[in-house]
Amino acid sequence: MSRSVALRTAPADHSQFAEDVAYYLSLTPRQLPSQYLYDELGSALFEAICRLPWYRITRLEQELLRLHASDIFRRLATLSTLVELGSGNGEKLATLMDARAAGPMTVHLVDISPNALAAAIRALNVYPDLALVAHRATYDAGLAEAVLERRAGSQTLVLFLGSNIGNFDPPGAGAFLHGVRAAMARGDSLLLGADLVKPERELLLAYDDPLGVTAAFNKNLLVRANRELGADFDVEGFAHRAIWNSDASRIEMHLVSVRPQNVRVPAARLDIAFQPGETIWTESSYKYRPGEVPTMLDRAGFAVLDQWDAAGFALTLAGAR
Ligand code: AVI
Repeated sequence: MSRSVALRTAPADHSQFAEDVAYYLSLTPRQLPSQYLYDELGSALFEAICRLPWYRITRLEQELLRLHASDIFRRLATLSTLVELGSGNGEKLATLMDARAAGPMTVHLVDISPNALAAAIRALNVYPDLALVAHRATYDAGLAEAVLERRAGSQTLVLFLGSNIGNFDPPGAGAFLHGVRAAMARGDSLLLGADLVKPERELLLAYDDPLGVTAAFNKNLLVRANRELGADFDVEGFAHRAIWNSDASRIEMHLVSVRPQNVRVPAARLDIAFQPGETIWTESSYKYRPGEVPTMLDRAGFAVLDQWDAAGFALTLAGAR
């Protein structure tokens, strides 16, 4: 089945990447923002990660969505608009849609990856009563565009799933949730998926899998910098490392220089001498205790309506106060 889908798209911005690389690679410890993991290859590698037996976030969340989708729709009887921030391939939305009574609904898909948006549109095209709007945009820009199109009296559900919240540090997560709340109207709701603290061995296997897919996902950041910024990273000169930082309650991904080496990044005007063992910190994935999620939501102006958790993952439905 094919139909028209409204597409709102922002142009790719290499100069922002160059600016961020110049800033973050000069920090101590050196860093690269995790948002740049998701170019075309990075998004495909992330999809592969979601299918690994050791990375259970996606499957646990799908199961919770399948089990509780009808409870969610029962609570939101006048729902007319859905906005998914970071929609990925649309699988999660499709699981929700399967439990919905038929009727017109507008679905806004927000993702930075054009391939992810295309996959989500394919997954949702089978529901003829949905009006699809795809926003190739960051979370905040996409949400701002989506709410501009809301009709008076309509009720909106914002989805922020997959534990994407865990990729913000705690102040960043708080600021992000405040921003989401500010864009919503009273009576709108948020469905938040968050990964929970679990045994260290399990967490490390999820972020340093025996097939090396997560290592490839991490190292692809260097491949991207070489392609887009003219950098000369020797990809084999860096090793993937995942660490559980229990004090901060987060998994950290790093790229560790395996030898002394110099790297030039012309577009960012950088010439870096790496010592052996020196790392580039590329991602944090915060893990929560179940009670921390309602506290975080409450501070951002939401009232928790329900929470479901299973085997180390929590899905929380909250209303805008
Ligand atoms: C997208 N995000 C929630 C994933 C996570 O678990 O932090 C990204 C990821 N990084 C390594 N594996 C998966």
